Amino acid sequence: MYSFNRLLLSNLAIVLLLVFTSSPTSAQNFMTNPSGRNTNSLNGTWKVIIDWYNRGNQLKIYQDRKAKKPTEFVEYSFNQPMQVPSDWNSQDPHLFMWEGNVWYKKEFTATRKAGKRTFIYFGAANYLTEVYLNGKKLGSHEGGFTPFQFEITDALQDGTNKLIVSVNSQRKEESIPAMNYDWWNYGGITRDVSLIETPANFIEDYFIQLKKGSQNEVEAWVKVNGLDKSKKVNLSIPAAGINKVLEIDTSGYARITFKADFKLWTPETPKQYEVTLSTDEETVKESIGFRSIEVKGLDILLNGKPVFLKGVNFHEEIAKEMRRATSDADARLILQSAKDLGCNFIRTAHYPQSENLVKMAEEMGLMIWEEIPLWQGIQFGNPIILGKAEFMLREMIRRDKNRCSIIIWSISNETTPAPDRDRVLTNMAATCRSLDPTRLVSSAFNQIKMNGNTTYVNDTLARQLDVYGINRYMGWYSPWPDKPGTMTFKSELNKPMIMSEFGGEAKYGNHGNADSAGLWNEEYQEQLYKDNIQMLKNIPFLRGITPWVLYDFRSPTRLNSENQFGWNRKGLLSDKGEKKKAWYVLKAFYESLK
Ligand code: GCB
Repeated sequence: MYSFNRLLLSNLAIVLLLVFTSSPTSAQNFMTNPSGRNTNSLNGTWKVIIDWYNRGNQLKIYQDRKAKKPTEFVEYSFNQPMQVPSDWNSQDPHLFMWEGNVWYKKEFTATRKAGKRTFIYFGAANYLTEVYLNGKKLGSHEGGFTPFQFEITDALQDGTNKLIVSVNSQRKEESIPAMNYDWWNYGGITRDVSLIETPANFIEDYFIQLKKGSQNEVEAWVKVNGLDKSKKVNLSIPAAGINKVLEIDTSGYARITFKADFKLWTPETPKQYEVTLSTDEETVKESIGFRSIEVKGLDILLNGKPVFLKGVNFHEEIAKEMRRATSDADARLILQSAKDLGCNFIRTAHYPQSENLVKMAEEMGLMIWEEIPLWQGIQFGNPIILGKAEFMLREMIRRDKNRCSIIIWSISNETTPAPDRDRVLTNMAATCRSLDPTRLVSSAFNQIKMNGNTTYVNDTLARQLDVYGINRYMGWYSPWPDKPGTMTFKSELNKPMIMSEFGGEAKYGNHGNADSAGLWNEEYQEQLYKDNIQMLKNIPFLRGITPWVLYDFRSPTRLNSENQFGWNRKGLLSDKGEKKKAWYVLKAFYESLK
């Protein structure tokens, strides 16, 4: 009996493992380039119910029942207005610190059209989302920073439709990111929501970039969703004289390789071409740039020439209003600050930021390191983690693979070397390359050995990467063992390194000594930048830097009531955008590299 039970239990464990290690989401593959489609925005004022004690499912809020007679009571109703896209924390003072469940409702009218399909597309909602249309569940999605969609062709009604969405922002041990992270956990439907209408057979996805290592050969594929495989796809790039007809195979894919004489994309001249894909049923257009990116020895080559990445990190936040950045104007504000600093590169820390921001960065001539929110404290030993992490990686790549500005996919930030970690991240690096062989794969490490003045860079995982990042807070978390100019870096990796984070905190307007007695003041931060730049200049394999961080940002983990009070003050700009002294030090350094 005992062993039978044990057998049953272990079988049950395997079944559960399989259930949970399979896709962590029921959303369907989302289509590429939603804004190039026939869309109807559902942005604007929605109504919400704050589900303080998580009773929504039990109450069946998704049914949005109305009392039919005065004696019948219904214990919920949608009343409170809430803007979409936005976080809820900044919209209601009661929700400032709220991590939990909120139910959203939006009504819209529709007319079903023969031969057309309709999808509902969410740019992102943080963190766990369940979607219901007219009382029926469409599915769910896990992850706060990537898109998801559901086909609603059959669920759509003529006339009024009722969309109900529950979003849960509670942090969990087995989530990505996990329990403890250094940024504000903005909850809600934080990016655009739209209805997208397509023909029965539609261009779902495509990848149009230069082949790895080539500066004139495009290797492209197009995926058509639908049953009619007799369709042909036209691919044209008029400004490059390209006009091709692609045959679709039985799995819906069409592939082509062709040569073209492109003016290549660079940060100085961020040239893009209008690419048109069409079938006899639809046309999808997108501006796409072409460039090559490779690593050769210790160098990063952009279009065959060595490049130094003059970068900066930032969160997707409008600090002065303590809210998620959501609009194009928000993206422009942040990106323009990076340009003003003299950057040619950004690290969109620590998660995929909005698709609009990424597109705008490409137009503005900024190369990008984009990463998934796999940030410290991840349960690598937990079998569900690899599935979730790979899912997020797939979604990030699926969304942004046609952005030539993205030169680096990063699979993690600050992980502790251990067999489980190495197994998970090695698998992820392989997945990353199989999804997109054209870009560089990276990761940022902080577990670094130092012996006196010498720093040894040797994280085992770095061998699996094309380029690696080091987060090193000299003069802040790590005291200088000696004068900055005496520091040396050694590595047997023979790969380019990026100093993916360094910095220190200063409250704008705090002045004092540059020595440690004056910690938290602008002069200390200014000196820290000078010292770090002196150290960086001596690292023979350094090929880029992204200091931490562009703007001061909100973080509940920052508890120093005098200087932080819920803010991480490592910004080169204050929350209001005022330039701290260190800003000028970095700007001068970037100018000197021209
Ligand atoms: C780090 C993290 C970043 C933090 C930063 C800090 O190493 O990658 O997310 O915000 O340090 O300020 O401590």
